[in-house]
Amino acid sequence: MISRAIVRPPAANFADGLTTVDLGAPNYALALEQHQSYCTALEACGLTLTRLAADPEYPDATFVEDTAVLTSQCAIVTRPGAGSRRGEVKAMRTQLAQCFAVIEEIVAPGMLDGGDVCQAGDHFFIGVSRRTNQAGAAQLANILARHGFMASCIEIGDSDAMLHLKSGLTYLGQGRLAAVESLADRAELRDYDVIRVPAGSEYATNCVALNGRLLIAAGYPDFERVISGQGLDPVEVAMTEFQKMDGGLSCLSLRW
Ligand code: CIR
Repeated sequence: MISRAIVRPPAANFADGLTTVDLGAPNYALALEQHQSYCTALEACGLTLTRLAADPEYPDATFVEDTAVLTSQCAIVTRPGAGSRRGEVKAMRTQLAQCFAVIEEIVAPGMLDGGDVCQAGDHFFIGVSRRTNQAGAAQLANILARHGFMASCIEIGDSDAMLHLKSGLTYLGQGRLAAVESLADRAELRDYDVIRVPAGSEYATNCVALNGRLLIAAGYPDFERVISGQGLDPVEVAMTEFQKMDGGLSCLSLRW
């Protein structure tokens, strides 16, 4: 069971954050409303939330997932790949120290965003991307090995199509992965049942399986159709304002 999550609402300067998409500026009032609905959905899945205060010093700080990787054995504070986001980890480390007995960290020259880390049971897929370099991935793999987990890297390269590994890959539990077409046939995934995400629904790939339910972005009926029959109860969350800033469902929380 996943029982807890950390979230942080967007700050008023949320629109000053990083983005690669051309969907227009987010509406702040609507973003706050969508964030609240996201929190309500997490609570409906049985989670107790720690709500951090919005932090205008870091306009991307609502995307808390990138600042840490959480396991049953330890929390690993990351070193985010974007310079403008690196300072976000300080407050997160303080927060995590209240919840985890063991805190590890990624150090220079390593860079790693939590969005590049996809946990599939005891195995972690680590995306090597624009935000996560080989050094960061190797450090994480070593830390995970010390704590009894396995890891493998998946190169996704420097692409606007997939900011992070989890933009295109989600673990659904019981050996099942949802993957975009460009990842679905990768050798690294051969031991899993891969559910291919239909063209046009790529954004929806970033969903969150939680205690038998599945948080999915609203507005992707083709994805819902493909995923139906997997025995996961879908909970739709409107994500339009976060999508404008390159954010998906998983990045709005750290869950354990
Ligand atoms: C960024 O570019 O860092 C943010 N605007 C979006 C981060 C999304 N994070 C994630 O998918 N894990």
